Amino acid sequence: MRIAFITGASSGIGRATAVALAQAGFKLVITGRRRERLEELARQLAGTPAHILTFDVRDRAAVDAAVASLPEEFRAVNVLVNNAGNAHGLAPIQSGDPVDWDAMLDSNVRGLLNVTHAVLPAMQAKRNGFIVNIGSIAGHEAYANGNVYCASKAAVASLSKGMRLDLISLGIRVAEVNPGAVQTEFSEVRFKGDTARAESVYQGFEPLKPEDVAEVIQFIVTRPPHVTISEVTILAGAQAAATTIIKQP
Ligand code: NDP
Ligand code: 8X3
Repeated sequence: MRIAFITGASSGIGRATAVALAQAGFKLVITGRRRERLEELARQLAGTPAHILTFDVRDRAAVDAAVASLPEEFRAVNVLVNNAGNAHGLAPIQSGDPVDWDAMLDSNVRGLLNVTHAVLPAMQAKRNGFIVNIGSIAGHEAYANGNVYCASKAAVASLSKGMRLDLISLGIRVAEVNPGAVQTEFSEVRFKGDTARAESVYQGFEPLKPEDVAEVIQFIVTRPPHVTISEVTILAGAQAAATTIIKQP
């Protein structure tokens, strides 16, 4: 069985991706900080071999130790889905909180690099690997008050291109998947637990479901070796750009 290593599998897009890749016949390494969520997911995936790792992607030593602890049967990772990340706050740059900026850059950019660095040796040994980086429409267009979050996802876009160039000689393909508005815990985290404000983001239109994105990721990583899907943007049907969403009252 091929092995998929998914960061941020405790919620949203990462969780749905774990389910979709289990359905596609992968063994899974499911990771996040909330162990109980991952244990619940592993129970739901009964029949699919799944190994849980808990770490904060921002902590390089913890990432390295977790990957080094993988049992032999989960080591030879074929597919890495760099999904863990979030927005923290939505404020003009002149009143933004540097603590939020650090959280976004550390998880969305440095975290992605930490995990890639730890997992790549096993993928190199195997060849024919696939890395899927979860970017965002926000990485391709800045929107008001999105400043640092948008910049963190622009970094993911640039890194995905660079990784694709560097890793092709090792037989590793790289895809960047850029969702638009997906209803997950994303806005709850962005608005620091303000559930009403988070829910208002998705009112008046039908947002994407995590499963819509997971289905695309499943398609990408099951293409034969002569096919690389390099970049995909997935918007909600009522969405034309990051903040251009036609809402019904
Ligand atoms: P969720 O908040 O539902 O899920 C985020 C996941 O990332 C959780 O499993 C969380 O796990 C994990 N995570 C966050 N920070 C860390 C960290 N420091 N260390 C380890 N794990 C972490 O949001 P989404 O599913 O929406 O987000 C997934 C990705 O999709 C993110 O990169 C996000 O930027 C991107 N995205 C989301 C969009 C949306 O509209 N929802 C649109 C475009 C892109 P835990 O808390 O257990 O650690
Ligand atoms: C999440 C989508 O447009 O809210 O990346 O930034 S957006």
